Amino acid sequence: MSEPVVERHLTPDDLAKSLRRDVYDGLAAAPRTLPPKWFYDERGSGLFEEITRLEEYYLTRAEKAILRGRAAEVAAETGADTLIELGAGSGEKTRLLLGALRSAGTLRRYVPVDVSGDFLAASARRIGAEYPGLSVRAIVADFERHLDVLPDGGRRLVAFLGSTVGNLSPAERRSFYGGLRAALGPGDSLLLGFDLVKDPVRLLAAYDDAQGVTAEFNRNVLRVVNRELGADFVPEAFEHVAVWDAEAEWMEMRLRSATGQRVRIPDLDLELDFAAGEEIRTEISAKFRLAGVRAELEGAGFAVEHWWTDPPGDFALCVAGV
Ligand code: AVJ
Repeated sequence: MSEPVVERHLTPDDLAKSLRRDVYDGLAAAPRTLPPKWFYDERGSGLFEEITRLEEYYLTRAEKAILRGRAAEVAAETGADTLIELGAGSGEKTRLLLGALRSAGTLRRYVPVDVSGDFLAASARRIGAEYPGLSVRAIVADFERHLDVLPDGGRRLVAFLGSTVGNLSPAERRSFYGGLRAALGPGDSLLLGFDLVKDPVRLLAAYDDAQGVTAEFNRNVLRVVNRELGADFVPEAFEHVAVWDAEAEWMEMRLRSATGQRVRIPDLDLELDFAAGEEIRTEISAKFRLAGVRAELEGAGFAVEHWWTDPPGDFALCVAGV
């Protein structure tokens, strides 16, 4: 078996710098925010895995169900020889797509893209061992900034699954779709997974589960800031809050200071005073309608060719061509 190539466009030092900037810009400002990308250290990734198995969190199960039923169609429609997975991680979904492309006889190359190099190297090695003859090129990069580094040649299928696109603001989505379109050409396609607008009661349950796993996942970002920047957040002094914004059609997660408290972040020379009840927004998770997704993709120069939902209509996958 040939060793997978790991191509780095992001060093641990780059990541440390962008964390400092994000924390400084987000917490020194009003209203306070932290971007969701910092949830996912080892503990946070483990908590997210746990979330995906919760009864209330239907997203992952729904997306897998669609993929199980439709991966062969995705393979036939796209004729892809290269699978590029943005934010690679979900072993089972990757295998469904690789399996379908291999059965279709077109599969040659797998390109997982993620900010975490260690994680990527390990999963690239596993996939390489399972698919003899598959060329695996792992790319350590931030898909919001480095879309120009995607390898070219062949028919490429870019998979962006899990409704991760929901973490982007509308402006960030526009720039992401535009950047991706610019990186792709004729014969290439995008496979996008997105969560659909539904009864807010179900959304609130999905983002505020009975066991409190999502609450721990949310507070974990404070542990990351403590560890990486020497801060003294007391995670238990912040309450997990999930809110449905009916106008923007997105879920928000927030951390609400239970009392008045001062937090020090020595590495940023910051002292923050939180009033009782003051909140930090830690995530938006947009919920979509097909018409909106179609309009945004078309605005960027993509054409939606197919889309599917799970039987209850909770989640959708679409294939868009350029
Ligand atoms: C991985 C970004 C799709 O927004 O549903 C899970 C993260 N946040 N529970 C989502 C998450 C709260 C998840 N994404």
